[in-house]
Amino acid sequence: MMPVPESPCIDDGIERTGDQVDFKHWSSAIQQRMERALSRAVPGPALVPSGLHEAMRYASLEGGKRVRPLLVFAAAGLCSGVHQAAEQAACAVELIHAYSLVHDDMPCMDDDILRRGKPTVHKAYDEPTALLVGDALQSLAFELLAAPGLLPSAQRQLQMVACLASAAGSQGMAGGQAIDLDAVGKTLDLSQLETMHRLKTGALIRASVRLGALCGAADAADLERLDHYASRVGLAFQVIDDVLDAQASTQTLGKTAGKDAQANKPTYVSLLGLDKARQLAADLRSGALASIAPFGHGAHRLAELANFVIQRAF
Ligand code: GRG
Repeated sequence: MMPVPESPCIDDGIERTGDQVDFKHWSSAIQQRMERALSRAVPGPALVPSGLHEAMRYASLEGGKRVRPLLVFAAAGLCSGVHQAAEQAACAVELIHAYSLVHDDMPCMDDDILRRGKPTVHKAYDEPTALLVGDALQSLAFELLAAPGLLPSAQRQLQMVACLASAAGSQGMAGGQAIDLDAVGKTLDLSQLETMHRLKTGALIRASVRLGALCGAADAADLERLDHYASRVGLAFQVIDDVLDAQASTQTLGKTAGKDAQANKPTYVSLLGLDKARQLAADLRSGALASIAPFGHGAHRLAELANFVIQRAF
C-alpha cells in the first residue's frame, strides 16, 4: 500500500491545503479551478467554427456540481498525484459527462428542455449542433488525456486513456444508456436495474476515481480498494438521483423533475419505495467508507464525497 500523505499535495487553488480546509471550501476551490481549466480547454467562438465552439462552451461551462472532477482530485490527493495530470483528467471526465448530458437530452433520447437550470443545447441552438457538440466534447476529452508528457510514465498515461475509453463506451456509459432506452415501459428487477446503472452512471464515476489514482502512486491493491469505493458511490449517486427525481422540484434540480415516472422508467423508488431507496443509499455509503478505511485519514476527501453524494439536494 502506498504511503499515506500527511496532507493532500494537490494544489487546489487555495493557499491553505488539506486538513485545514473544510469540505465546502475545498470543493468550491476545485470547482473554480475546473471552471478556469475547462474555459482554457474548450475553444471559444473566436475560432472557426464559432457557432459550434460557442455551443460547446454553453454545454460545459458554468454549471454542474463537478462531482466527477472532485473524485479525480480526491483520489489524486490520496495517491500523491501529479497536479497537472489530475486537472487534465478531471477536465476529460467532465467533458465526457457534459457530452452525455447533451446527447441524453436530445429528442431521440430523453427529449428534455432544461438542464442545469437553462435550456438544453438542442433548444438553445439546434439538433445538429447538439449532436456535434457531444461528438466534439468527447474528442476533446481524449485529446486532453493524450497530451504528450502529461505523466512521467507514458504507459501509465495510456492506462488512463484506456480507462476513460472503456468507461464511456458500449461496456460503460453508452452501453448503460442503450439498456436504459430499451427498458422504457418494461419491468426490470433490482439486479437488472443495478446492471444498467453500473454502466450508465457508475462507469464514469469509477473511471474518475481510477484516473485520479493513476495520476499518482497507487498500486494494484490500492486501485482495487478504490474501485470498490467508487462502485458503491456510483450506485448511491444513482439511487439518490432517483429519490430526487421523485421528490425534488424542477427548480431545485435545474432539470425536469419526475421525468422517470412520466416516462414509465423503472427506478429504485418505483422498485423499493422512497424509504428503502434511501436506506439502500445509506448502506452503499457505509460500504464505500469501509472500502477506503485502510487508507486512514489520507482518504478523508473521498469519505466526504461519499457523504456529499447521498446528502445532496440536487
Ligand atoms: C448519451 C451516451 C449517452 C449517455 C447518457 C449519463 C447519461 C447517459 C445520461 C444522463 C441522464 C441522467 C439524468 C442520469 C442520471 C444520473 C446522472 C448522470 C445525473 C446527472 O449528473 P450530475 O447530477 O449532473 O452529476 P451535473 O449537472 O451536476 O453535472
